[in-house]
Amino acid sequence: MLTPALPPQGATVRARRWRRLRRAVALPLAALALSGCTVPSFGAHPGATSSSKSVYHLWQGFSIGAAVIGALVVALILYAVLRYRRKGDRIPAQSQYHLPLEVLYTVVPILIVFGLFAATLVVENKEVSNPKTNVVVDVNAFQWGWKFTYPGTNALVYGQTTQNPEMVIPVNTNVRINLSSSDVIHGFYVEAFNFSRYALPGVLNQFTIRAQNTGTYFGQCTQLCGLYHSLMWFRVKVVSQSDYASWIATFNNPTAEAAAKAASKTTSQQTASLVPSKPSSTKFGR
Ligand SMILES: [Cu+2]
Repeated sequence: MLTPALPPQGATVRARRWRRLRRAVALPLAALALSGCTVPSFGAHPGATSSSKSVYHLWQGFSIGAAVIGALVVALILYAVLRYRRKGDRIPAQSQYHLPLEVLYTVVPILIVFGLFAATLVVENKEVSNPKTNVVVDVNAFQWGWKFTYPGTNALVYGQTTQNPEMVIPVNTNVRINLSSSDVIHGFYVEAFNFSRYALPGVLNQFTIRAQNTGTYFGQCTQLCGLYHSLMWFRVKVVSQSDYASWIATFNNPTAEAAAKAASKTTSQQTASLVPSKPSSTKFGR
């Protein structure tokens, strides 16, 4: 009688090990891919202002540090699990009260925490510093829109929900923002600036931004503030310094101002027809 040929035992063991190894590698890779982990940004925006670039680098440093320490911990756990898995009643060598080792694993984390704290402090100080500047924008949030006024000029932009008002600022210039709210708490957030601040009724929040490239950046309210919170959008348009000066000048020229208003109204009507905007009885201003 013929019996089916069996593969040599060594080959079966090797195939099983190989399968296990593939699974062990594939699982963490799948977890990384499925969680949408992006490298090297780790999900953050590279930043369009000087301080947002620092925030981005800080975030990268934290993420890389966490990944290295996470990998070390996982490797040590796996090593202990595999190397000392039960074989009979053998107990691995016990090494508690190893003073140099205990000092090492106490001192090293403390140094790491100090390092992270110092790096955060440097970046945060940069973020909250308010260097002198003569470009100032008063940003006022209301249910559900934004008003941008430029003290000392006639420039004024406002819009609600999908009207998507646009704050125009010059490139490579410190721009002081005076942020306030007319009614409830709102959040001023621009993804490309890695920056968010509350707009609080009765409180003036001040900060300075310095955009490094021209372009238009999307912003939105980040604090649930009522019915059309989700539509409380705005844009930040960064233009050259000469374009900024001529944009400001259009508000001193009544004809140009009227033309600009008419143009923006047409756009507003087009977009506003898609999504409801608040009735026109809204009171603007503080
Ligand atoms: Cu809001």
